[in-house]
Amino acid sequence: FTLETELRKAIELDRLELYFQPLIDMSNGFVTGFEALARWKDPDYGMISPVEFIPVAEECGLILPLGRWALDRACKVLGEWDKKAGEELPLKVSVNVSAAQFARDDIPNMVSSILRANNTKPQRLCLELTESVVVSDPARAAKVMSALRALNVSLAMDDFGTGYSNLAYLQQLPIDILKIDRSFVTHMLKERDKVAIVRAILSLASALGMETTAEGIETLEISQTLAALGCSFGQGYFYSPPVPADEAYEYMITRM
Ligand code: G
Ligand code: G
Ligand code: NA
Ligand code: MN
Repeated sequence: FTLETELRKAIELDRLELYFQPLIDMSNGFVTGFEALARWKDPDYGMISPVEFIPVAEECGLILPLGRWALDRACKVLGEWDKKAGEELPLKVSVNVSAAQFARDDIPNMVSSILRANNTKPQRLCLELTESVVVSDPARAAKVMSALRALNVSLAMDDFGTGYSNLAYLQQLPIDILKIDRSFVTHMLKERDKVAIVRAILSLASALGMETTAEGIETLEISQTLAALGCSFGQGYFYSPPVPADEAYEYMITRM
């Protein structure tokens, strides 16, 4: 048994599942979208966490088919939800893009062909990138991000504050949303330093004309504090954990 062999099989046999975690508009409490998160339920080994299999997928190249699958599946689910609702829902789906995917020069083509194949409007897709894609080659990152942005998809910087963002570059990058890493959010009311960091990120985003998503909101108090501080969107167990597409649909229709 190697994780690589089993993961290859799981992708080929379509055994991965995409879960969805709601993104909440902090100004009114409504659902504005979902982050799509891969899940692997192996018939023999049970639930395997993406924390384990995403790094393996990145090392052995499987992240490319996995990433394509996630994007395609996310678009298909959006289409299924629209059909169920009988209208085009005002929702965005956010899909994680790993550094290895971003390193491919054909990423804008890949994204646009999946959107076209699913008849998905690019305005309904957000791509979540990590700071590492900027650090390794900032000039290339700026070019690729502009090419993606030109498709009319939006871009979010994931786990913001944990990498080594070059602030001088940040203002030149076509980023729509900073996602404040949950390590600053979850316990922010117990630690002054964390509130200070969250405030600093909110004010940086505002100065750069970017929106913000706070990850890892687990309590009402924190959701209220972040709303009062002007954070645009919220995500976390307080609202909902990542859930299968059907559950996500049920959650959403009562909250928009
Ligand atoms: O869902 P969970 O919090 O367990 O996810 C753990 C990690 O796996 C997160 O960092 C998340 O971004 C990553 N992850 C989950 N699904 C995907 C995916 O489809 N693509 C990539 N690149 N990362 C993912
Ligand atoms: O790295 P990324 O931000 O993409 O990872 C998202 C991860 O965070 C997912 O694995 C998801 O299950 C997890 N997550 C989502 N909401 C919460 C939360 O409120 N608290 C904690 N501890 N983890 C969360
Ligand atoms: Na993410
Ligand atoms: Mn994150």
